[in-house]
Formats: sequence, structure tokens, C-alpha cells
Amino acid sequence: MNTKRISKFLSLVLRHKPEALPIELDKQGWADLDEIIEKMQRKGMEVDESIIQSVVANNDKQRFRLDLPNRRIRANQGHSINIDLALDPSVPPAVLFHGTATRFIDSIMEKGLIRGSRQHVHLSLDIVTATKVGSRHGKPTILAVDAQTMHQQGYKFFVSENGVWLTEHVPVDFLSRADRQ
Ligand code: HQG
Repeated sequence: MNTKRISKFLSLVLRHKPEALPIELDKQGWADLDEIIEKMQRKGMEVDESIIQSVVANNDKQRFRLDLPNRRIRANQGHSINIDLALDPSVPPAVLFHGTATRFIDSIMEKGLIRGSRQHVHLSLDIVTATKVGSRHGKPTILAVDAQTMHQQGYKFFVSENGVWLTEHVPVDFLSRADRQ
């Protein structure tokens, strides 16, 4: 089983569908490492601890966190299931970016950025990353988020362990098109 498939399966189980294994996640989204390995093996997947370690270490977006002293693993962000990452609010940079597809713009300019099935709206530090995120959905376009004003007005921001900025909702007032004058 190649590492990409293992990573995709871990994303599925740790972010969206633990019942696919099945495995229990705790309130902060942690799964027991030995149990997840054993159950993946039982499904015929060729994994062991060192393979999981290398998948986590080499993952392009650092999607997972392995806590070896406590023998547990979780996804750093991107959940659709209801878990509490227990992140402390952080002061965001003045501007953050959101990459989306052009076909979503009308709706976004009406409702703001909504989290949809995920637990948060995901924001990027730079336009290059945001463009990659947007390209997953179609022709990419970039929105700038006035994070500084939002923060001053009491909106909470969180940064996941892999550097993705998270917030609950971005109202239209704080959005502008970053790729247009
Ligand atoms: C859009 C990936 C219509 C939103 C990435 C996005 C990220 C609206 C889509 C992470 C809307 C949701 C998350 C509105 C937002 N009307 N559409 N009012 N508000 N949208 O995949 O941000 O590879 O749930 O713009 O790198 O694309 O999975 O969110 O296009 O970090 O690790 O609704 O997923 O990481 O799509 O991506 P998603 P996202 P991973």
C-alpha cells in the first residue's frame, strides 16, 4: 500500500469517518495508535509503526500529529466530525487569504465564507497556498480577509499545528478580491 493511500485513509478516518475502521476518537480527535495500526492491518493494509511514522513525517501538508509518548495520533485540521482541537485563540496576521473557485464567488459575496461541512473556514497565510486550495474546486480565485479588523472586533482565530488559520465565519464586510483591482 503506497504512502498516499495510507495518508488518504488516515484523513478519512481521523477527520470524517472513524466508523470506516471503526475506531473511537476522543473529544480532541485523538485515536489510539496501536489500535489504529492493528485495525488497518486486519483490513489487509500493510502498515506498521515505522510506516505510519514516515507517512506523518513526510506528509506534504503535515496533516497529522503523532504523539508517541501517549501512543496516539490525530489530524491537525480539516475535520467534519464534531471534535474540539482545543487550540487557544491566536492573533492573526493583518491579512489572510482564502482560495476558492470562481463559481462560488456570488454565493460567498452574499453569505460570507461559511464552514460548510467542516468545523472551520480555512485560511492561508499566502496567495500561493490559497491558489492551490482554490484549484481543488475549479478555476481558482483569491479572497483577502481583513483579519486584523475581525480580530479587533472580537472574532476568534486559531492556527492549527500545520499552520492553517481557522475561524468560524467570515462575513462579507471583511472580504475583498485579492486578484482584482
Ligand atoms: C466554499 C484542504 C459557496 C469555499 C485545503 C470552498 C484546506 C462557499 C468550499 C482544507 C461559501 C469548501 C479546506 C459560500 C465558502 N458559498 N461556497 N458562502 N463559503 N465556500 O474543501 O477551504 O488537502 O471544505 O470557498 O488545503 O477548500 O484536505 O474547504 O471552496 O486547508 O488537507 O466552499 O482542505 O486540505 O471546500 O479547504 P472545503 P477549503 P487537505
